[in-house]
Amino acid sequence: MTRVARFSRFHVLRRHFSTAIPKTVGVLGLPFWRGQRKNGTELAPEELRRRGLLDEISNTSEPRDFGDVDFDQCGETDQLRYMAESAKLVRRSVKASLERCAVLVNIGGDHSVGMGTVAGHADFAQSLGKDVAVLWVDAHADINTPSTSLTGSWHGMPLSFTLHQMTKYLPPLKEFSGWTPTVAAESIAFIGLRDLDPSERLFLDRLRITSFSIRDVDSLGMKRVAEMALQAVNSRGDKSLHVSFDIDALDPTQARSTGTPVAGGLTLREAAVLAETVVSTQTLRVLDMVEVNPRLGSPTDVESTMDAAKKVITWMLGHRREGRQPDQLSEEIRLK
Ligand SMILES: [Mn+2]
Repeated sequence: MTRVARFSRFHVLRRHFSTAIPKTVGVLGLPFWRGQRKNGTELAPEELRRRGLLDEISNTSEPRDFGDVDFDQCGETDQLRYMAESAKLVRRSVKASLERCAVLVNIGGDHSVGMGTVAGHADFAQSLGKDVAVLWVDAHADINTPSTSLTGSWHGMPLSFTLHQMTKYLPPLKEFSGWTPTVAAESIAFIGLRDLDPSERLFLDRLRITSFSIRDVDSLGMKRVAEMALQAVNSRGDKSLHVSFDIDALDPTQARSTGTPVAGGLTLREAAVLAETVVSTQTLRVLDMVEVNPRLGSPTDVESTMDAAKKVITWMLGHRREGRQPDQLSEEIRLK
């Protein structure tokens, strides 16, 4: 067999059985808004489905819709109890969903659901003897505690309930009894930060958390930032990767329909580079897409924000901007 023949056979195999493409992609809706004041984020899962999210996923993968988590079962109760109950519910739902797919996409919901999604992922990974590594892509650091938060909004606090090293800064809360943090500060990296409370900056520095602010993206470029972040949290590539993508990481010109937009954010193309770098590691197990709020902005804003969310999701699942040959060729092309 000649060299050329061997090469082309390998090439065909790669095209048909590329392992970079996840087989089954589960989609779990988290229609949740009580982590902040502007309701509307609870509408995002249905709105993204209505606008063809599953169809778009089917271009690269086999989508499986797991429906929505039913937050009504958390009852009409005070905010603290509601947050604790809903976080535990998300945690159980994500863990169970991971049994049924190769990659899980959680559609929020505000970012307070991140408490439960990362914890559920970590619980599942632990059953396989694996740790979780997290990329938190966001304009904000979301690491306030109920005592340091200036707004009292829970979407700014999920990481204080996620990181082991934050436990000592949390006030005792009986509602969260039995809740365990799940990720080491060494296993998380931020990308896109540009609006931090002083106490959040303090926690990031004290815990020596890897963080790439938008300033780092400007000076290093996204390709390098993405590689450095992945290297920092998962140097051997043996951890189960969780990407928690807050749509407000993107610039408001491309994603206006979100509750706390901050000017000067990531471009869609930078998000694509990040996604392509993640895909190249073949480690992605869970993706959160959060803070999309179809109640905010004009119809055009909603359209572009939804479109941006769908693009980030499909890029993370292996959609190639440079295109892809068809899986099957028609006779007249194949025989030429
Ligand atoms: Mn966030």
